[in-house]
Amino acid sequence: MNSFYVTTPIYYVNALPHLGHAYTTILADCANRFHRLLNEKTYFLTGTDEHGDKIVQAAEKNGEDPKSYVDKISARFQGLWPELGVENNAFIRTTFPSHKRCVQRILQDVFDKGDIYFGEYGGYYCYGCECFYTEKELENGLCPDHLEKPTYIKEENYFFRMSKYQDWLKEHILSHPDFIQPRQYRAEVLAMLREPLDDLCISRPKTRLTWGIELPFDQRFVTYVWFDALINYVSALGWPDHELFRTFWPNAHHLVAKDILKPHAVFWPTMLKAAGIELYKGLRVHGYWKVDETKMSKSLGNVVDPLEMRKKYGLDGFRYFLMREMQLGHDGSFSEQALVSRFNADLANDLGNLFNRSLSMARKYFQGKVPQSGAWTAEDREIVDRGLRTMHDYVQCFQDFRMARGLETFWEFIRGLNKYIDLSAPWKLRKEGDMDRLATVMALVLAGLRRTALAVWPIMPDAGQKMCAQLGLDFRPEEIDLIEEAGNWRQLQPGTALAERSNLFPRQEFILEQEQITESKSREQEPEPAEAGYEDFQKLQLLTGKVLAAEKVKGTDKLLKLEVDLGEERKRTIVAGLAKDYAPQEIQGRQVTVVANLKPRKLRGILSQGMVLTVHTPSGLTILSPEQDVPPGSRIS
Ligand code: ME8
Repeated sequence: MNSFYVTTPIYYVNALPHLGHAYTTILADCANRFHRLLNEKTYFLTGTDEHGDKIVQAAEKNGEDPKSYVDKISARFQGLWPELGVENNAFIRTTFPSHKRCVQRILQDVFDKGDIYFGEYGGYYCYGCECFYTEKELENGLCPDHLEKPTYIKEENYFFRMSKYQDWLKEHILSHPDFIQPRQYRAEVLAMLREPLDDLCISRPKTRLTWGIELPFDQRFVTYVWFDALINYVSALGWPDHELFRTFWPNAHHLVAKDILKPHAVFWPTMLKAAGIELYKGLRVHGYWKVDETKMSKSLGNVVDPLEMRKKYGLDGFRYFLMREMQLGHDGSFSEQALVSRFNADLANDLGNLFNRSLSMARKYFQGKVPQSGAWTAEDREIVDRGLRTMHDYVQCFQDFRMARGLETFWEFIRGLNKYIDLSAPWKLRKEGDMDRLATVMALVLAGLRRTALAVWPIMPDAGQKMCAQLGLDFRPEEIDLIEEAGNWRQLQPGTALAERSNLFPRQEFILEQEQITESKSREQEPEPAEAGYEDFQKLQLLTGKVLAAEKVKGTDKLLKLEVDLGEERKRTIVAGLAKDYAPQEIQGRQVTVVANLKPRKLRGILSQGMVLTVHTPSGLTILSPEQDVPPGSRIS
């Protein structure tokens, strides 16, 4: 049995958990649940980072001693996870005695090996980052992260010979393309390694900081918080000789946001190497959740509370939105309107309707039981093949932590099932008395629902469970193997009793805050004709695209058929009324802006899947395109 180990960063306890923390932890939970459905032995770790200056300052501000303060905030993190459907196997705190012992043992090993030395150092110290910067690294004399003036400190400290491992690390990253992904972060780390790597200052004198783990070889110092924190990933498994460590460490995957790329991609591997511990398998890096185009931060007051979102929109909808909306590696933009639109389109309409209509037909035509399928037609075979292919692609995406892409792919199958029902028209078959064909169609749709329930469970555990129950299935994750499902179309057992109705995802309304209600009321007093609400605008998916190919549509002098790249391997055929203003070769390779979620329609026999935006000028049409070169698929708002 393969093993899988996934970790989140251990979060600082100087602030309460917010959407950013919830995202990484839910992503880890989805990955972990997904690997359970691959029949793997899994282990999922999260926890809290409790030492260092930042924490002492937060405790002081609260008028508490560090220990009672960290106990309190750590409990808030620990208590949040079950509320968000997160099932972690362990929760590590850096104040655990077992963790302290482990850190001290590794420090001693590295010291004994000669990779930690004592020296004097002068540098610009940022209290926010808890680290030294060289003059070169500052931006206009300020810390690049906190934009505050650091303090110049000259003191004696211990240093880890990180520079010694620079070439080795570079070689490891180059020979293991999967070590750091997505690739832009791999490239960023390789770029860092092109510059000489400094040794890492790993101690803080007790005259300045006492809230930390004492160096085993010099009691006048405590350990630098990152040297302490990173070790949680192995201390939690009982390094060096616990069974958990032996089973799970070889398949360790760390999830982090881009803010802590360097400690994970540079400090940690070199520390492991120096300590003689095998490297982790993969680092997966995601972007930031932004609110109104700015990073969420307490000081800006735009922090989103995950519990409030759960209360408003339900656990499944909230988790689905987070996983569907953020493409791994890119920043995501959070808004409640976007959450509601996504919920209504994907969950209430596509998935909810599919379940509702299928169960209602089974009730009407087969007394709520799974019918016995007859032989498949070519159309049946096609949707079955699509179901198998989709599961295969979904598994690949989820294995790479690309949940958004995996869900997008799976939703194409869900929409395909809805279309299959429309085309097979069970109601007509019933009218015509073709019960054999009707049974085959229904059995096939129900089997499609079964694989849908399995695929959504990692993201929406409650809904997945409910779907299985509605299909009369006794759902046991350990009995499922999604890889096998990708090659084998399983039908439901004929005769199984189904639920009478589904009603999984009732449509959501966007819940306006008080200020917004007042604002919209005052707007109501002076109505403007045909005003579009913000929600109307939000319904449109506006993306940038790149024209890959263009040709004239035969039999008309107005239309061009375009093949447009919308990023993420999405290609669309769009028929646009541009032929009078642009020759095909003029438009090829151009950047365009596209309404990507328009209902497809047929123009001159060609299915057009979107609209290219143009500006109407006195001399004709001009394509609307971004000022600079941007990647295809960039969002426009
Ligand atoms: O850095 N968008 O802890 P931390 C997405 N203790 N993710 C976000 C986010 C945002 N706007 N804000 C925070 C630390 N995160 C160290 C880690 S690990 C050995 C030590 C998430 O509390 C994201 O996972 O500042 C990010 O990497 C992490 O919280 C930073 O958490």
